[in-house]
Amino acid sequence: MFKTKEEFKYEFSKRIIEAYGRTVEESHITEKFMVLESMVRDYASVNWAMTKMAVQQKSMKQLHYFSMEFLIGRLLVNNMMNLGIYDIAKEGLAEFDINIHELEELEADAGLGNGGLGRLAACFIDSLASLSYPAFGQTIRYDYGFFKQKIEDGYQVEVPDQWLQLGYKWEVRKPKHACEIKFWGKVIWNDKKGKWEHVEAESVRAVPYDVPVVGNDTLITNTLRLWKAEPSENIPVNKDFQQYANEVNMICQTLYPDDSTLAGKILRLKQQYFFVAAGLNSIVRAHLRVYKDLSNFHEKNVIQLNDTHPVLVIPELMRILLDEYDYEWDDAWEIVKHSCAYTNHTILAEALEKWPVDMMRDLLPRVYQIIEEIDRRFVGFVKQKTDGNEDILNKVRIINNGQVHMAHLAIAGSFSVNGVAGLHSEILMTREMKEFNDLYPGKFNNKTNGVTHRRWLAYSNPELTALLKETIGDEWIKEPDQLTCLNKYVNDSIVQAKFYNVKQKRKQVLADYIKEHNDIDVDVNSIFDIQVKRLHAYKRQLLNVMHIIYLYQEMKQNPNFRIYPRTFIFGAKAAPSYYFAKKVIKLINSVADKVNNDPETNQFLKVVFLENYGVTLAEKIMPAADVSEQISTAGKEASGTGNMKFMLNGAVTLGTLDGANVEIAERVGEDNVVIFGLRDHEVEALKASHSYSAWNYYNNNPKIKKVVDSLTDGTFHPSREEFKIIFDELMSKNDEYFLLADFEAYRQAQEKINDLYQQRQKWSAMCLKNIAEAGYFSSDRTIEEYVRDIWHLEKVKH
Ligand code: 26V
Repeated sequence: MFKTKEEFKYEFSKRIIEAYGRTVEESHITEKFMVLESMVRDYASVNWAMTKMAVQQKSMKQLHYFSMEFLIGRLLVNNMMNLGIYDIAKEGLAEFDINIHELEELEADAGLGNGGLGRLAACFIDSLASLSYPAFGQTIRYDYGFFKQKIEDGYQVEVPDQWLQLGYKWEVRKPKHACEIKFWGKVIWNDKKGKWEHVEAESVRAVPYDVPVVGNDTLITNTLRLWKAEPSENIPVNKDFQQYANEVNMICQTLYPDDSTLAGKILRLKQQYFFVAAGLNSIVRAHLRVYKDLSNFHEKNVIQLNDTHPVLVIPELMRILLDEYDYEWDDAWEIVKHSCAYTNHTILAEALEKWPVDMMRDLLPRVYQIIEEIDRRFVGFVKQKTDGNEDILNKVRIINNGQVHMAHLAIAGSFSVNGVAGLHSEILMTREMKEFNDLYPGKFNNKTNGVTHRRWLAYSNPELTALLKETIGDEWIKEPDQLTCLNKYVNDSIVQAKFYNVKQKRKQVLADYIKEHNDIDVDVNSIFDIQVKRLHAYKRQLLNVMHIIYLYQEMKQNPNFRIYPRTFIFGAKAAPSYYFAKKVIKLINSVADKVNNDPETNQFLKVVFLENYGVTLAEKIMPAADVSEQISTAGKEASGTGNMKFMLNGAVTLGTLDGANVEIAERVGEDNVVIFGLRDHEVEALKASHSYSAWNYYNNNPKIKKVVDSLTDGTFHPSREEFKIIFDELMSKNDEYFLLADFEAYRQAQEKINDLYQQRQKWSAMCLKNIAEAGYFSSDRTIEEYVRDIWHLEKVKH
């Protein structure tokens, strides 16, 4: 493998000739890109093979992270940086007159996820490899990733994301590890064998595609396994092949883009079982290549269930143990219970998965039968623990009212259940899952989320990285806690000034992007106030817009009211069927049109909606933010991880005490964040007392009234109907997420930002303090906690 620029150049030109029969100069830019990508993959392959051998030879315990989503983003820069070959490649390419950044831009953004949950999985596998822990990711190889968002006339339009178009050089197809997955059919008792058999099933072939997960400055390379469904050779006899092939292709066609409704239910359940069964099959086979049986399965494997989507692991592993390896129920259950751990990512009732019994029984007859037995035994356990308390039983049953409650199954079949931030875990234990916590003391725990500081700071913000290196050295790249060394420089006016310059540079990069994509001129001396995340009512992008409308109205009405120039930037995808969320996008764009084109105010106020927010765009956005908007209704956002990415890049959080904002505020101290609004217990009390009235706020606060009225009086759209649904959410449906209750506090918090930003030194000190304390929010810390409390892994040493 190349070690020098010269060796790189030799290898690069040789490969171009071999692959395309041309010289470097003659080759097309996509050919250069693909050759570079395959060179990096092959470079990683040496470590990849060694890692597999080392893990096997030393009989090490492995983690299997099962997740329906991995929001990977691009890998080229990340992998080259982690391998320490970025500079060699960059300089080598430059000598061929190739700008490496142009090649970087050709890589598709692997968007195999919806949002926070999927990106967390991607950060976790990065940290696992970088910390040298043996780990596998298991997921689905979707033909189309999360949809691409276009904005047309202010409306969101969804376009398929054809991420595999250029070919995906990182993956390696592994047909030798393929297996068969069974759906439909029925279960019969085979008296001769003395066991249940699944007959007349429809088989689907599952083929894995492995992607190397390259760690930073380590010899460890882990594997992300993507499963693809293909027609089986055992085609059902009396089924039309065309129809069968279509059904098979559907399984991995699209990522479920909708986290607001459960449409396409059967397909979704099929997807879940498909990758769970395939993943488990490969783990079991790998285990049996080393050990004589499965009795030590849980000592050598730990399976983390990323939300309830992969929870069928529990009954499927039971099925394998019972039906294929003849274990007794109790022994099998012990193995399963000690292998599985479950992470909860939301308490929103609508998001807790339930499957109709009939559907599950038809699609997965044997698995359903096992779930019934798990439920039967669980009911016995609960009755005995609670002296037959029917209320408690009703709340915790796995099968209830014709539905299978996946979170309940997950808790019953796991040895650990965790939430993703302190407040969230607390709410799970004391409120949402209290009965379970009483039944299983010690099973619940908290693991506050984190993000990889390599991608989200070291690689995406080279200017800030350079400043940090010259100020505190580079130890923080390996040990993110070392960022606290920056505490010494928080009040150093030279470092403050340098930081300010870095921020201005990064704001310019984003400003250029905005000019190119939105044709809006934004002033880099204005405050860049950014809210980027999925669009959901509870995240309250609408509160942000309402405040913008208020500022605009106030400036129009009162020539003495002027704010420090502010650029409000949004990025958000709405689920395709989420009507309200799509209207909020339209509203943001309509407000933007109005205020950006008003010469009376537009030197003070600009609004920008960035199309197609995703991992790659986030890498441009985070470094450029002054203010990080984290304004969900308290109690609703499990953690948030965007808040951590902003913090790492020295933005000040403007937020409610929700999710991980609570811990951010604790760490930086109240002077270095701007916190506002109702607390979780206040929201709960308001709900419980049924005393909240949106109309009271509307009638008693003229500012609120004026903003709300503007939604339907033609100010932002000629049709008064356009935003009627937003008006109705607030007024007719009594403002479920308490926007009006928090409006005044938010307005004041924004005023505080307005004042603080103008005190340049003080503001820079706040930003530096945020960076200094951000090491805690590295996913390296999170992973170490999972390892210590749940996974109990050893590091791989070569
Ligand atoms: C699903 C639904 C469905 C019904 C409507 C509301 C709603 C809201 C959210 C979801 C997504 C649930 C899973 C998820 O992505 N949770 C996110 O996980 C992140 C990583 O732990 C965490 O930072 C976010 O706070 C959490 O929303």
